[in-house]
Amino acid sequence: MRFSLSAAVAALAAVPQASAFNVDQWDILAGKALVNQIEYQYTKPRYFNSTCTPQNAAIRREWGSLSKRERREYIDAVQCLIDSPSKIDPSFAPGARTRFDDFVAVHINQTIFIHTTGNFLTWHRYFTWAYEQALRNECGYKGYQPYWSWPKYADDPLNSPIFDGSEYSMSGDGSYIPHEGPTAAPGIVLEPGHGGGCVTSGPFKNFTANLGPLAVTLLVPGLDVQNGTGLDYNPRCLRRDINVDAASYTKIDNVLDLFNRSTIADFQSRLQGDFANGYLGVHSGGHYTISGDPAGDFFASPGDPVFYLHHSAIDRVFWTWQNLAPRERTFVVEGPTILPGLGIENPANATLDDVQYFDVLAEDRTIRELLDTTSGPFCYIYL
Ligand SMILES: [Cu+2]
Repeated sequence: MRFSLSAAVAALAAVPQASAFNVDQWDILAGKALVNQIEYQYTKPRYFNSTCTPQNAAIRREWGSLSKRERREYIDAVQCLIDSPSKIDPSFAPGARTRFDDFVAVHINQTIFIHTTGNFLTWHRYFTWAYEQALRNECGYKGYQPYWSWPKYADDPLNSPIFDGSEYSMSGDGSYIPHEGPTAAPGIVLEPGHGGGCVTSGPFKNFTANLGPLAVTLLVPGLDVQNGTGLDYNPRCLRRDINVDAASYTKIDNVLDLFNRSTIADFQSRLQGDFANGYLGVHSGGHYTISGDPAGDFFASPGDPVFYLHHSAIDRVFWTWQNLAPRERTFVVEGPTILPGLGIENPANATLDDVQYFDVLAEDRTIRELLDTTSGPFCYIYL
C-alpha cells in the first residue's frame, strides 16, 4: 500500500485526548513528522527485517493526555519494578537491590561513554525502550512509555500533572531546606527552588534511591558523594528541588529552535546545551527542572522515576527532528565515543556499526539498529 493522507489522518485522529489537549507548535510538527515517516517507510533502506510500520506501531503519549486510570497503571508498573529483585551481577553493582536499580547501575557505569557523544541519542532511546519493555514484560503494564512535554508546563512545573503531588502524579517537590542554587553546567548556576529535602507527596514518597550519588549538585547538609564506582549500597530518600529557572530552558521556542538544524551534530549539540555561552538546553533544562538527588546527578539521574518521562521527551524531539526530513536525518551519527574534556586525545568518532552494551537490560545493538523507531528492535511513534 502506498502512503495515503487518509491513513495518516486516521492515525492522528486515533488519539482524541492528545488533539484536545493544549496543542502546541511541537505537536503540530510531530504530526508532520508522522506523515513523513509513513511516506518514508516505502523508500527507506531495508537494513532489517521488520513488520513494523508507523500505522501499526505503538503510540507514546504525553503524560497530561493520559487518563487518571492510565497514569495509575503506569505508576503501579514502576512500583512493581521497584519491588522486583535485581538481575544484575552483584560483583558488578553490589548496591543494586531492585530491578529499577539495574537501569541506574548500567547508566552510572557507562556515563562517560554516552553523554556529549555520538551515541547519546540512540543509547538513551534504547535505554528508555528497555525500561518500557521491562514495565510491560515483567510488570504486566499494557500501555507505553509516556513523555513529559516540558513546554506545556515550563511556566509552572509544580502545578503540572507530573509534579502536582497527587496520587496520579510522579510525586511532587521535596520539603524545603534553605540552600544555594545548583551549578547545572560549567558556568551556569541556577536560582534555587523551594525544595531540597525528601519528597513527601504522591506515589513515590517512600521511594529509596540505592545507588550513587557521584556528582551531587544539590547543596544541602548531609548529602555526600559516594566514593568509588557509585554502585555500592547507599539507601536514602528521593530528594527534589523543582526549579523554574531550569524550566525556562524548556519553553516552546527552545524546542522549535532545534528542528531547523540541518545536521545531527548541530541538532544534538544545541539540544545538550551551549554552556560556554550560558545556554543550558532542553536536555539539562529538563533534568534540572527536577533537580535534587539523584535527579541532579549526571551519573545517577535515572534513579528518579521521572527520568524516563524526560528522556522519552528527548527521544520525541529526536524523532520529530529525524522525521521532518527522514531521508537526510534517519541513519546519521556524528560525534566522539567518549565525553570530551577528560584528557583523552583524539577519541574515535562514533559510527553506525558501533555496538551499544546494555548488560541485563536488553540485547546489545548497533547504532544503526537504533535510529529508526519503526525497525530494528523498535515499533513505536509519538503523538
Ligand atoms: Cu544519561
